[in-house]
Amino acid sequence: MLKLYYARPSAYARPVWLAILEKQLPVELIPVNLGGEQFEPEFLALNPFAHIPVLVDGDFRVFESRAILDYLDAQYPDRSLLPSDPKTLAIVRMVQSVAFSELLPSVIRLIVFDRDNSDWTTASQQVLKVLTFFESLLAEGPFFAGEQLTMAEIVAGTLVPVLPNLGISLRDYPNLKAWSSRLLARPSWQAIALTPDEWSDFKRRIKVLPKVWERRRREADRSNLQG
Ligand SMILES: N[C@@H](CCC(=O)N[C@@H](CS)C(=O)NCC(=O)O)C(=O)O
Repeated sequence: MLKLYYARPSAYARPVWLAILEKQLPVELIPVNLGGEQFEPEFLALNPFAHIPVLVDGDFRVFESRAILDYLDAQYPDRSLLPSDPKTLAIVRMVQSVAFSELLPSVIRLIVFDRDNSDWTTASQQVLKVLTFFESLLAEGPFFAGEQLTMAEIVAGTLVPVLPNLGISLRDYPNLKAWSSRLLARPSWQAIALTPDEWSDFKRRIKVLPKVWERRRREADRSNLQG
């Protein structure tokens, strides 16, 4: 059985978790407490960079969410999450990259900064730029690849639906709003939904945890140099 080392709110682990659910693969979910468990020797043996998600499939171990997603679809091709048509595949990959590289950093800033901070405003402008682009791509069908749910939904679909909770309405993006509702109605999206308590705990922890992780890494580097 697959083993997924993850944390329920993790922006990188959630797409992997969703892909496993959408593909209906049996999985053992192993929570990692990002308060420090990722620096324990047992976890560093799985991922020396101390990040979740990590997937273990028998004697094969893979980390880095994009690599895991590609492995899952290639190894378990039923209910494929990648289209075969080259142009549609390019669109899916483009949405995946825009979601991770352009949208995710701004979503984090919307959480970390208060609304009256100019960094919040800058982040919200970047988010709107991404939403405008996604809206145009959804003009042709229910999903980014037309009729097929793909990695585009798996990645963008973990971020766009949380925006209304962060003060960014989807009102002016009707295709995206309908797409988001369609995804949230699926059993897999419902299975990964955070409770209101988990969501507020996440918003609180994301403001402090990256600083703690940075400090732990600096300490580890220093002791490696000395040792
Ligand atoms: N590039 C990695 C990033 C993974 C990542 O940053 N995961 C975060 C959780 S969302 C983590 O494990 N942070 C713990 C740490 O950095 O110590 C991926 O795509 O899997």
